[in-house]
Amino acid sequence: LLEELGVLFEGVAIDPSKGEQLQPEFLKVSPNGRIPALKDSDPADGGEPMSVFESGAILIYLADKYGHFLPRDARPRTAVLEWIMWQMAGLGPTMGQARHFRFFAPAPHAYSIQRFTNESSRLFSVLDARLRGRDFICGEYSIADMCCWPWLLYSKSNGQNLADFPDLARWFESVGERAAVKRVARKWWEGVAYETPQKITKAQRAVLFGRTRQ
Ligand SMILES: N[C@@H](CCC(=O)N[C@@H](CS)C(=O)NCC(=O)O)C(=O)O
Repeated sequence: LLEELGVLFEGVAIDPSKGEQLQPEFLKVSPNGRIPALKDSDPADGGEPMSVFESGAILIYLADKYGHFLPRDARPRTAVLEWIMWQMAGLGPTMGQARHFRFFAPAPHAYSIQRFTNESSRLFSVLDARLRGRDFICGEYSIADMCCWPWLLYSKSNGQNLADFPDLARWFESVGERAAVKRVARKWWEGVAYETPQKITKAQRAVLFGRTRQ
């Protein structure tokens, strides 16, 4: 979104496998200990710097601040918010779990892989149907497209064949051609193994998946 807006920003790399998301300084910004998080040193009200966590909240905050990619009128705005919530509660967590059980489970567990793969495929078909006859999820290109698109990078390794979802595939290709999307992909994601993640060490496993209430 920041690339699309052409806003000057500083990206701070946080390596979750080293536990950098658990540093007290970061937890002040993102109390859930997860990325992404935003610190705005120039909020619209002219007040103190403000921080935002949760990617959906960050997108809504910035789209409202700069007046792009999220309509103000109730009907089109609600449509965008519906698909943002759909991603945050459905597509993102489901694909995350599918990936977890497929690549990071200490012992293979067929039912978990099947459950999250099937549910991911169902969600793909929902978005595919939504995109039939549409260029974007909600009329104009919006933050709904922005938050759903990156998950499609994982489709192949997560067991989905984009050829089974023709309208989703068309949309994925065309959004991927946007200059800002290409710039971001080059800047941040090049070299990331979308297909099969690297094996993690015992220490990384403990940081990423071993945390409990204690
Ligand atoms: N609902 C959150 C999910 C954030 C999330 O799970 N982030 C992952 C990386 S993509 C993370 O920080 N993982 C580190 C960890 O689990 O410790 C959002 O959309 O911002």
